[in-house]
Parts: sequence; structure tokens; C-alpha cells
Amino acid sequence: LIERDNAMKLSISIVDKAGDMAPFVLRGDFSRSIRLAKTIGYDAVEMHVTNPESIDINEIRDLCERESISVSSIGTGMARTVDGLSFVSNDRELRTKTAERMKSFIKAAQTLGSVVIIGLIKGLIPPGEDYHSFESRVVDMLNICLEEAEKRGVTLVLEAINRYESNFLVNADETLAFIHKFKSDHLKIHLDTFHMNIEEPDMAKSIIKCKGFLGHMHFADSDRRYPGHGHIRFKEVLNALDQAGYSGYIAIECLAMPDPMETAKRTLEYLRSLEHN
Ligand code: LER
Ligand code: MN
Repeated sequence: LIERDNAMKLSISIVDKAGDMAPFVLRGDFSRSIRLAKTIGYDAVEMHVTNPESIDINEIRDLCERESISVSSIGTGMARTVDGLSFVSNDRELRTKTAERMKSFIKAAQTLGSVVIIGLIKGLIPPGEDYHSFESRVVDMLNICLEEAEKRGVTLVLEAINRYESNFLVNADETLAFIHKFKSDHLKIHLDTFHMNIEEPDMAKSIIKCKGFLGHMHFADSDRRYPGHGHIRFKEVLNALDQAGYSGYIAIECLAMPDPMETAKRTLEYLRSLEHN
């Protein structure tokens, strides 16, 4: 077994309740999923939460300490899917609610020592409208989030999401250029291999381009099933992450097919086998 300083740190996505086609692996009670993730061999969990006010974050932190497992990241997309929150909504009141929700995600992340993902919660620009007339909303919302993140020492990670699910910040170039405008150490880019397979001409090159600014990684295969099921060349992705000096978590965000346990186990087995050869 070759031990490397930069051994990959694997996190598994957990959610309390989501539809069958949502790309999250362990489902149900958070405490149970955290214990299960540890038993299977994961280093961390990525919690997908609708509203952190409705869960006992201190209890989660204590459990994770007892189990020696981390919370790598908090996913915020459920706040859009379930509660309709969005950075770009035409409804000012809804944008205010979104800012408040983001602040409570950031507070929870401070307690848990995790990054906060900004993915689907960006929202969608309405059909027929152009991004530039909405950019100021995204910038204003991010500035509010960054002020809170800086105060709490939390990193925000902005996810590039493919064109079929999002209509701005869809690829690495666009997202990297956008985060550079803020010149903040608390804002990083977040890449997801499923989206990259659709948007990036060369996944390895795109990862290396993000050197120094990559804050989080999602792994799913080309068919959004567990790594090893589709045609993404994960060995090349791992090598590119090494070259980019990435030392953060790799969170598994994929469909729970054939079922959560098999998905979690097969992923771990496959990725560990790549690491050691
Ligand atoms: C969120 O991380 C993401 O990748 C979206 O496609 C949500 O499904
Ligand atoms: Mn993702």
C-alpha cells in the first residue's frame, strides 16, 4: 500500500428526504447516515439541508466528533427545490429570505467546520431574459454571503452546473472569471464531474486551470451513477486534482442506484483501487 501525503478524502452525500432521482446517496435520519458513512469507511459526509434552523447542528457536531468523521460541506440546493429560494428571483421578498437562509447555512458551516455550496440555489434567469441584467442580483447576494462568511471564517464554493440545470455559471471558465471579480479568499470554485463531462472540452485541463481556487469537488459518473459505472476517466481526474494541488474533499453526489448501500460501497472500492495503482 502506497501512503501518500495527499491521500484522497472521501465524503458521501446525505439527505433526510429527497426524490428518487435526486443525486444523493444516504437517505433518512442524519445521525443514522453519519454512523453508516463512518462504518462504510468514508472520511466525511456532505449534508444536503433545506433549512438548518430545523435541525440540531450542535448535536450533529457532537456526533461527528464522537464518530471521528467530518462534515465536508453543506449543500443548499434543497432550499430552492423545496422552498423555492433563489439568488435571482424577481420577488424581492424571496431574495431577502434567500439571504437570511444563506446566513443560517454559513452559521451552521462555522459550527461544523464545512464549506457552503452555492449550486442550484443560484436560481434560473427567466426565459428570454439575459444574464447581464441579472448579474447585479447575483453579485449583491454573494456580497451579503461573503460578509457573513468572512465574519465566521467559512468558505463558500460556487458550483459550475451544466446548461440543462442552470443558465449561468455553467462551466469552469465562466465560474472562475466570476469568482475572480470578488478577490476574496472565502470564495472558491466548485467542480462536479457530472457537469464537467457535459461542459468541459478537457476535464483534466479545466481542473488544472482552477489551481489555487478550487474549493470543492463532486464526483458522479457520466450517467450520474456511482464512479466506475459510466465512462468518466477518474484516474485522469485524480491526477489532475493532484496537479492542481487540491487537498479538499471529494464528495460523492450521485444517484442512489441500485440502492444507497451498494452505491456508497462500490464508489469507495472503485476510487480506492484507482488511488493505489
Ligand atoms: C448540485 O451539487 C448539483 O450538482 C446539481 O446538479 C443538483 O442536482
Ligand atoms: Mn454537484
